[in-house]
Amino acid sequence: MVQLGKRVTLTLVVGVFLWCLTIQPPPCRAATVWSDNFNDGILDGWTVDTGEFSADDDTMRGNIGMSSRGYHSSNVATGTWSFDVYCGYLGIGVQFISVEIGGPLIEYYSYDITISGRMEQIYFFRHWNFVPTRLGNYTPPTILGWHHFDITRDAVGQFYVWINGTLAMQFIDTTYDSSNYFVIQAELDTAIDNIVISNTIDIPPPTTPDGIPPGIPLELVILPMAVIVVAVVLVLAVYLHRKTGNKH
Ligand SMILES: [Ca+2]
Ligand SMILES: [Ca+2]
Repeated sequence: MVQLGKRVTLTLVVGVFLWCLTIQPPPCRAATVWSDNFNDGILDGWTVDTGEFSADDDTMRGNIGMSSRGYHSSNVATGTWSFDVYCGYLGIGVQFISVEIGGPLIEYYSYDITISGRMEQIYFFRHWNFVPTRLGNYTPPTILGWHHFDITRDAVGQFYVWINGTLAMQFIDTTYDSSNYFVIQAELDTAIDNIVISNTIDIPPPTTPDGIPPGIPLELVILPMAVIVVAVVLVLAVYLHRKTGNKH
């Protein structure tokens, strides 16, 4: 009985340990792939194919009265994208995952954050061959001015978008699993700054009140618990059976 008890206890401990491993991935360190704060006043690393940008004020700013497009090579499709955006009346689009660049000022194959003072909204679009699909939107208390964005996306396509520290959007999309460019489409009086892009999830996903991160399948929680309960009941049953047996 003692041997059996030890064996069952060991099995339970190993089982619970493995279960914890499956639901709690080890914390990831920030692994920055590229970043730009424009504090050198030069747009090195950027290609501008339409309009004009300036970095004179240590941001990347659309500085003429027309639409401008600039892009930077970026191969991150899962990880963390952080940046500050200055939104004027007409707005700015940030295609932070872009597989292919189409003609000037056309959103092609990309995930895109568009923020517009005129629309008073922040939109998350998936563009597919000129067709935009809105995956999320958010109305901030104030639209004009600077906003801080943190976007995470994991290997199963789960997006979380924090805007000024508030979780503003969350959804899963798996259309694109690779990226080639980070693209800015800016109107007059818009800017971007403090871009930091890493290939790790640097912001923990939100948790529900009972501490279980959303997105974990229920069976991952319920099944192991059921196994543990059944095992404990079995151990008790064997123990009680032996105890009762010994009395006869
Ligand atoms: Ca620079
Ligand atoms: Ca700056």
